[in-house]
Amino acid sequence: MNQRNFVIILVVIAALLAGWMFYTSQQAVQAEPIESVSSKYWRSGHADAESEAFTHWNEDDPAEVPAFCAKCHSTSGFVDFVGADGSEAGRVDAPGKINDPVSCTACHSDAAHALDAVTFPSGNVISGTGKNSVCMTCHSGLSAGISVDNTTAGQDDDTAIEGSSLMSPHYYHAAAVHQGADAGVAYQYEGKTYVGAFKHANTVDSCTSCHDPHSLHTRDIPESDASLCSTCHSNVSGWADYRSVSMSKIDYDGDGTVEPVFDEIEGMKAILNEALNQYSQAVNGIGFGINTSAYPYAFIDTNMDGIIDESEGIFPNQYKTFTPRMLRAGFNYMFAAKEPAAYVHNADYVLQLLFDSIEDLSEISGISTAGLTRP
Ligand code: HEC
Ligand code: HEC
Ligand code: HEC
Ligand code: HEC
Ligand code: HEC
Ligand SMILES: [Ca+2]
Ligand SMILES: [Ca+2]
Ligand SMILES: [Ca+2]
Repeated sequence: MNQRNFVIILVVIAALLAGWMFYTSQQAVQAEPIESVSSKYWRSGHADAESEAFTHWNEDDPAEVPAFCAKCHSTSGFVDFVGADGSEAGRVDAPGKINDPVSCTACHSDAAHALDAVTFPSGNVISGTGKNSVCMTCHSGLSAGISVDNTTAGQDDDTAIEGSSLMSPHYYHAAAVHQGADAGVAYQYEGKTYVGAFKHANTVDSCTSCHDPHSLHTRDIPESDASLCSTCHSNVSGWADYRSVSMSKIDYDGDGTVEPVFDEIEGMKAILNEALNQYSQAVNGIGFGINTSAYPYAFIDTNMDGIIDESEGIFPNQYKTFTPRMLRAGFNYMFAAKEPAAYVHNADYVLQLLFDSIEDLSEISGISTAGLTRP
């Protein structure tokens, strides 16, 4: 065999080897056994039929999920929304079933697989969303900041609206946070500019690149002990470390220490809560505070100590004299607070919103943005 033929044979062998390696690696990705998919799924929040999200309407008469809520709170409603039941696509035509959590048939139908755009409660549409569309459809929020303007149209900024209550985008609106100004779900102040989708890094730039769609946890790296995050954030070895990631190294909340961005957001939220409290005392003569674990979240701070304790966080003590300025800032507080993963989905967006909310109240609250940093 001459040298030329030897080289050709080597090249052919190398090509076959590469092809075989590619083929087996593809098999490893695609051949995730169905038992493993389902066992991951059955342990996830989506499968939790006992959860408040899927039992909230059980005592209603009739016991069904109203069409307006059914898209996200029942598989039957989602199937109706995508049109996989033969009904019109893009709208829910019938009430949903109770105890009907997010199951395989919600995300797996021809209609669900074909989804490639998401409409947010702001009216903004984002297209090219591919297999993330299902996630983004349910995690987009229920109402947008523009609805605050509709509710307060024609009212004076600093006059209380009797009987008003806190407005909020709803819960786990991860896509609304992740897409930032592109989704436009928060209360965005006039004359300010806001960041769009958080691009993060190539391998972690979409819902399904970070989340396993069945376990909902962050993805495992096949045949590796490394976590998805540790390739870039060396201090992260698992769930407990996510909130300690610090990249921007900026003291956003102006407390004198550069903390992980999770804590900087917590600091900004505390300042906004206090700004609302001071503003309320100045305008309405009563204290204000938010306690996100007690419904309906906004209460009168009777002893004005800046904390809503157990005796204050009760339904009859609900705060009902919001001014338009308070409704805007309150909306943004809830936008940040009811999405606990906002720090990883789009930290800059929520920091901008919290900063602008503090600024909008500052003239009356006396709490200025001096020392704070807007990303
Ligand atoms: C765009 C999707 C969407 C729509 C529409 C929607 N929700 Fe939700 N809702 C969610 C998500 C996501 C959660 C999960 C948050 C959690 O478990 O804390 C949730 C949670 C809830 C919870 C449980 C809160 C808790 O503290 O556990 C209640 C109650 C609720 N929604 C009521 C409603 C009602 C009433 C409607 C209709 C007026 C509605 N939702 C419409 C997405 C939606
Ligand atoms: C919340 C939506 C959702 C639910 C619920 C869901 N899936 Fe999936 N599934 C997806 C998405 C999205 C992908 C595509 C993942 C990818 O390609 O990165 C997928 C992929 C798959 C695959 C291809 C293999 C893989 O892991 O990529 C199989 C098989 C599958 N799903 C089966 C199921 C079964 C069975 C159930 C119910 C036990 C289920 N799925 C529930 C969203 C869902
Ligand atoms: C049909 C609506 C719907 C779809 C589609 C959907 N979700 Fe959810 N998701 C929910 C609801 C409702 C909850 C709250 C479940 C609960 O309280 O048990 C939730 C909870 C979650 C949680 C929190 C889990 C926990 O245990 O706290 C994550 C993470 C999540 N979803 C990610 C995703 C991803 C990623 C996708 C796309 C692959 C997706 N969701 C698609 C409605 C949906
Ligand atoms: C960079 C990776 C990454 C991307 C991209 C990402 N997530 Fe997450 N997500 C996380 C991590 C990490 C957590 C848990 C954070 C914690 O508990 O501190 C989380 C938590 C969540 C939760 C539960 C808590 C909450 O605040 O809502 C939901 C729901 C969710 N993600 C949905 C989504 C959806 C929908 C998308 C796409 C729009 C998305 N995620 C994109 C990493 C990611
Ligand atoms: C491929 C590399 C890469 C991976 C993988 C990655 N990140 Fe990041 N992460 C970055 C880079 C780069 C930034 C800075 C991005 C910017 O500010 O534009 C960042 C920023 C962040 C921030 C914001 C920090 C700050 O101070 O503003 C958080 C939080 C974060 N990542 C968490 C995570 C988590 C949790 C995971 C795993 C689920 C993860 N990242 C996976 C590269 C990565
Ligand atoms: Ca329909
Ligand atoms: Ca700080
Ligand atoms: Ca108090």
